[in-house]
Amino acid sequence: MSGFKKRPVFLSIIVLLSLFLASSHPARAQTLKAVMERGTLNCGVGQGLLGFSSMDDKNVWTGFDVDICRAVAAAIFGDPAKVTFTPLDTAARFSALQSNKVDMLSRNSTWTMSRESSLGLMFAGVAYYDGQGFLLRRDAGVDTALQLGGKTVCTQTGTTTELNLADYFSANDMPLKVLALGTAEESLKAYDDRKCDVLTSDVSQLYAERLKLSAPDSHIILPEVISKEPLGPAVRQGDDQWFNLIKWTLYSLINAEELGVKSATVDDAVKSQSPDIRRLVGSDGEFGEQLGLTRDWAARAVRAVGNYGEVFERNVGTQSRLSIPRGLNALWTQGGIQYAPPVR
Ligand SMILES: N[C@@H](CCC(=O)N[C@@H](CS)C(=O)NCC(=O)O)C(=O)O
Repeated sequence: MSGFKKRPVFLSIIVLLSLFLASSHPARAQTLKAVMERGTLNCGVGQGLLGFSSMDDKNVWTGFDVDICRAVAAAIFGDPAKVTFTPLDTAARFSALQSNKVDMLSRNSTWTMSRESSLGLMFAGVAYYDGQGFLLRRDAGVDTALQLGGKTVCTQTGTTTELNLADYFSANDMPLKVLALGTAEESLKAYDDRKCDVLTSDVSQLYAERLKLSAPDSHIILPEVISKEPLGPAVRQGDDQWFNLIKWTLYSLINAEELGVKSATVDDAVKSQSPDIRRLVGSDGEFGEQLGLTRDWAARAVRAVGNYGEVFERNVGTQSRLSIPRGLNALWTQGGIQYAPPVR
């Protein structure tokens, strides 16, 4: 009789335990499976930042951040077009990832500690080393940020930009007037309408936004870079397979540049004698299979978007209207700090 009575209690403990285990790892190894079943990658991007994520005249998403999404789609499906882009503003970007609205975020978002420790996210690497700067009218006669005391500065709510701005002005004992707005478009409009004297943002964004002004040459970017803004793709915590896939797709583009493998030469690279190249493009080893993909995953990504240098130059570098120098984003072998661990 007593054994009969205990059994339901025992069973409900088992049920509760399995529910607890399931709920504490809701996203484990589920994202790749869901993406494959859906047949398209859901990628969160910016809302119209030239060179990084914007729609071209044929309504096709283009840009540096967009190409990271396309590289992942190519690695998974062999087709860079299998991406559904969700433009997200600063306020919506992280909750869209947390609530599974997107599988990954590739949207000028800075890797910071609290975004990992309190938002349940993980940054898969640094796609672009950036820093915060200031843009203002050339005829304002200001040539260093230390002359900005008392100026009204336009920024955006919910960004690292807003926080760094306050830190920088207080550290330098300068009075600050802030006009914080909800979107990049509103900030630029307020600056254009002279509601603020200065626009502050990641320097890459200042290059992009300046091109939207009627006389871009009448605006200068000051030399000071006041913060570290390592920008990169982010995923939800709890799915290590998916985290690895995003991280190694980014690293495959960087390694491809270091090894001289380009979009146009990737088919020759498959026949290369170099062990490093052979592992990268899948001629040796089972690296793709270990990610849950096929062995040519990196070759597919590079064939689709090019290596890291090609992605940079085409979208934001010398071949683009932004013309941003490689700077910190040059490879470590070329005086920069872009460095990918080896495929091994
Ligand atoms: N990197 C900073 C700022 C990123 C950000 O959201 N910047 C604003 C200011 S320009 C923005 O809306 N960017 C345009 C976009 O992504 O469409 C952060 O992660 O907080």
